[in-house]
Amino acid sequence: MSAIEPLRLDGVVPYPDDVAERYRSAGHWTDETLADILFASVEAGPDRTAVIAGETAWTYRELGDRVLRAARGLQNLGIERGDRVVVHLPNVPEYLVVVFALFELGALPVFALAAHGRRDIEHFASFAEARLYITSSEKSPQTVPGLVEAHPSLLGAIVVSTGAPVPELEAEDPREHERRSLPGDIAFLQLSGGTTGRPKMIPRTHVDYLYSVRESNRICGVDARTVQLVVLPISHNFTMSSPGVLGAILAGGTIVLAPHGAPDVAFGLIERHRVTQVSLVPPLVMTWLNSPLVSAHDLSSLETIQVGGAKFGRTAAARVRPELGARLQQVFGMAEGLVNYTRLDDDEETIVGTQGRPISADDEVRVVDSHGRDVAVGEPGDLLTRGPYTIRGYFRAPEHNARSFTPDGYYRTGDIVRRDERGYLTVMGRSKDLINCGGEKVAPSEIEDLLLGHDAVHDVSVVGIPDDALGERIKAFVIARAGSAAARAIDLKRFMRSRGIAEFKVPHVIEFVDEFPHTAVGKVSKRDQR
Ligand code: OOB
Repeated sequence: MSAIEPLRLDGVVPYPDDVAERYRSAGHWTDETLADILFASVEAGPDRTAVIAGETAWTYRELGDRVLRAARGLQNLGIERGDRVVVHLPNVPEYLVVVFALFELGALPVFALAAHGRRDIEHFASFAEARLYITSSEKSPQTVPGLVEAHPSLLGAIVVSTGAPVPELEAEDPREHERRSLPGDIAFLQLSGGTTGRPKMIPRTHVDYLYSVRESNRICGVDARTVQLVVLPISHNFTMSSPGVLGAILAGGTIVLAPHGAPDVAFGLIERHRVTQVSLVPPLVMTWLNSPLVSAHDLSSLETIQVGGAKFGRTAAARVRPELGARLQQVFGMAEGLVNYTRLDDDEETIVGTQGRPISADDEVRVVDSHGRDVAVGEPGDLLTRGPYTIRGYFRAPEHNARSFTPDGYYRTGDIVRRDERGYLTVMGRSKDLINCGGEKVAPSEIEDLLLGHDAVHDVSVVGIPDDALGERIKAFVIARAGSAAARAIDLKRFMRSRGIAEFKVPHVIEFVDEFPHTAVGKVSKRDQR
């Protein structure tokens, strides 16, 4: 192994030296890279199945070989340590090949989501000064023409057609395994949830990410027996690391890739591959819960359904175990770092009523008022956090960082939460989504949760809309439940009043719609609804 210097990348805010030393000596940050965890699993169980997609199934040995050949291929193209590569792939096994090959080279994937379009890709390429763009044959007609010409940093574009050979990734002469990244290096650029404007880039190191994955596996009980179904976009932070595909690979488990999470596809895969674990966003769980296909499939292998990405209210949460037969685990996380889980052995009230508690005892959490003062236990406030896997700044964004981080390094999450005496968090909403109705602050989640208890409601999303007199009025978008008797707006209002909701929280407008606008990962986009 040749001695190499730590990667230097301008525009990254490092952890302070003393803090980094603390995380290392606590054993949180170890001496491994993300590439190492794959090769450790190849060694531990070469013949175990690593990934299944359609009729394709690769063992760990096969995945490892492909990664080494791809690393060599990418190197032949001129990709070097520290180079940024925009990875824009759907849920296909080649995604794993590309990403681990880049980790191996010490090059940095920029994790675009499959739903991103040409404009987003242009932005990622120019902002990160990317050297390469890798996409699928479905996306390439829209994104590739003219891209390389328009972005001089790009050496080229690679198009992956699933199942077909990709010459650029299949060098015949994989070199000896030579470590090209250091554990403390930035491993990739993840994208922020991006509720406002363009997504920011989130630089995560091998050590901090690996710490969160290792601990997530422990908390979520992921091991070599785990069969994980991936239906959310694979490159999203939830799917990657909570515990996600990296958790499965670290444990030597099996990943089953699905193109999306619709019940007609997902339920069949669960039955066929005896899937034990799946991660969903709330709109998708509602589709599963209300699907007539639930009784047509054997879902009995499913042990844990993780739900996260947006608030999952108590009413829907309480239906998961009785109706889908698996335990629920709530996951409240963010690509910037902090992840909270309900624990597998928590009591029912905690599992349905909270969004869990942080991974680590070294996650520092503050809940503060508008003056930055800590609020009392149980009171709502703004969530601030710092810790062993939470970034200290976005990539190349000094002005934004000055707003999004406190001078002592806490990340301002933008979430309003309540924390109980045990440290469990209940999310009230995004601070921007709170509705200010003539001075009364209304949390959309409370109204949504109540309306989900009505038989005729499949899903609901509540937003504030501008109002001359009140500042904001409350509007509820409702998707009616298929097969149930139609409800009218007046029925829903009566229902809410019968449940004793404060009069000022009854929505002024209720609109029935067929579907909600979604973000790239499948969360309801309230911005678009407003
Ligand atoms: C996950 O990551 P991002 O970066 O796409 O979005 C983070 C934001 C959080 O700040 C919060 O506003 C919201 O999404 N959120 C939740 C939530 N989980 C995320 N809000 C309420 N309840 C939840 N359970 O979405 C993400 C990253 C890792 C694991 C899980 C989700």
